[in-house]
Order: sequence, then structure tokens, then C-alpha cells
Amino acid sequence: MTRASPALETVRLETTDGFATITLNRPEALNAFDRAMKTELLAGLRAVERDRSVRALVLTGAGRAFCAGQDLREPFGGEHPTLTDELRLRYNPVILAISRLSKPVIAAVNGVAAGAGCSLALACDLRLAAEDASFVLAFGRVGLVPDSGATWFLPRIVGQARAAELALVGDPVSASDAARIGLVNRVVPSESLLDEARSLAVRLADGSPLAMALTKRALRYSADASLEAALEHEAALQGIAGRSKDHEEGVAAFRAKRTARFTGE
Ligand code: LHQ
Repeated sequence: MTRASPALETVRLETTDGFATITLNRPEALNAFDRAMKTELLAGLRAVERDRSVRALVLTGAGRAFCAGQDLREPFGGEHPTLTDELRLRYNPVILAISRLSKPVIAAVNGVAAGAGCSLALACDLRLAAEDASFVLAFGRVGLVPDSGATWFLPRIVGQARAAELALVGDPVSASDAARIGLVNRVVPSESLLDEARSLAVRLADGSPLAMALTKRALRYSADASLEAALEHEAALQGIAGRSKDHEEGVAAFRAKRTARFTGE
């Protein structure tokens, strides 16, 4: 059964088969971020974190774009927030909520991902791109610096040299080039993007929720850690995983040659 969350307008949140889909829903503005959409996206992410029946998340855009970044029609300065305030209050919490979400997040990039929309895709754990998707670090074109985590994620995903090229030159990257440089995990035909994302989400949702959460934590920790610290952190997390019912179930299923049924305990 599919459950939809009616309280949200600028994003859609649906839950089915153990995973949730959040769809950015301002197609007339290529899903550009206005204040309402940032607030509602954060609310949606928090709802996904709370819902124990949800074990993975797909993030996508309505219409022909994934997300065109900041809504450039929205005013800044004067009585309105500064860009610094906007980042601290609205964008950064969204990026942290995705990165800290205890469930894997798949960006199903259905079209252009520009500016903060590109940052949003970068913050996700996995990226599937439609053939006609593209990625634009559009910040420089409007006299801004990459934000919403782009300077942190990009070099870690594609390396310093490519990150510098994407951020400084700012040319659009096609889906096939994005796959070639490791910016996306896979390119799929546009008409099957959501089916592919959903079947990946179902596979992730069938895994151990505890192992998924701890794996995300370990990968995130290792990005800032020495090898020594990462080894110690892995050992500590493995202690937690090793005491879980999911580990017991995984081993029992292996021995019985059957599929494991994980509960997250
Ligand atoms: C838009 C937008 C948009 C509003 C298309 N806003 N309407 C910034 C400030 C504050 C705090 C924190 O961080 C940031 C970070 C950022 O995100 S800076 C980067 C902001 N984004 C951009 O600079 C991208 C601007 N958009 C574009 O370059 C193009 O629209 C792209 C390449 C995304 C798509 O091009 P096309 O496929 O040719 O579509 P289009 O340009 O014709 O746009 C279609 C409609 O969407 C159009 O509206 P209209 O009423 O004329 O049909 C655009 O005005 C609207 N739209 N992006 N960001």
C-alpha cells in the first residue's frame, strides 16, 4: 500500500514497500528551492527518519528537472535573510539531515541538477541519473561560491582536480560524463529511472537497517579520519553490529541457505 503525506505542498512524500520517495514539487520553477521547499524537505527528511517502516529513501524531482538550486526570484538582504543566514538556517540542516539519515538515500536525478540542487544530489549516498540528466555547478555564473556541501562532497566523490574543474569552469556535465568521472553511480534510460531507483531502494530496504545505519556512519567518519582512527571506529561499530539480532539472523539464514529477514534489532 502507498501512503502519501498530505501536509506537504512543495515536496511530495510517499511510502511504499519499505521505502519512501520524496519528490521536489515546484516543476514550474524547475524545482528551485524557495524557503517553503527547504522547510518542507527538512520536515520530510525528519518524517522519514522517525518512520521505522521506512528503510531507504529515493529523492527525485517532479517534471523535467531534478532541482535548479536557489530560487533566484526570492529576495535576499535588507529585511530578508542574508545568504549566510539562509545557508545556516535552511540549506545546511537539509544537507546534514541527508548525510546523518540512518537510512540510505538514492538521488534519482531526472534532469538538470544546478547550484544547490547539484549539492543536494552530492549529499545523497547513491546517485542514479537519467540519460538526459545534467549537473551544473552554476554558482560562479551568478557570482557565488559552491555551497550546501558542494566543496566538501565534490572532491571526495570525484577528486580534487575534477572538483576544481567543475567548480571553477562550471560547464554542465552530461549524465554519461558524470558516470565516467564517478559523479553518478549509474545512468539509466529516462523512462526507467524511477523503476530502477525503486528496485534499488527495495534491495536496500531488504538489508539490515542497523548495518545500513552503521555503514553510513563509518563511511562518513572515515572521510575526516586517519587510518588508525577509522580502524578503531570500525571495530567499535562492529561490536554493536555483532551483538544484533540482524547479525544472528544473517548467519542463520546463510547456514540454512535461505533469505535473511532483518528487523533492525
Ligand atoms: C528558475 C530557476 C531558479 C527561479 C530555472 N530560480 N526560477 C544561492 C543563494 C542563496 C543561498 C544559498 O545558495 C545559493 C546557491 C545556488 O543554488 S546558486 C545557483 C542558483 N541556480 C542557478 O543559477 C541556475 C539557474 N537556472 C539555469 O541556469 C537554467 O534554468 C537551467 C540550466 C537550470 C535550466 O535551463 P533550461 O532548461 O533552459 O530552462 P529555463 O532556463 O528556460 O528555465 C525554465 C523556467 O524555470 C524559467 O521560468 P519561466 O517562467 O521563464 O518559464 C526559469 O526562470 C525557471 N528557473 N532556474 N534557480
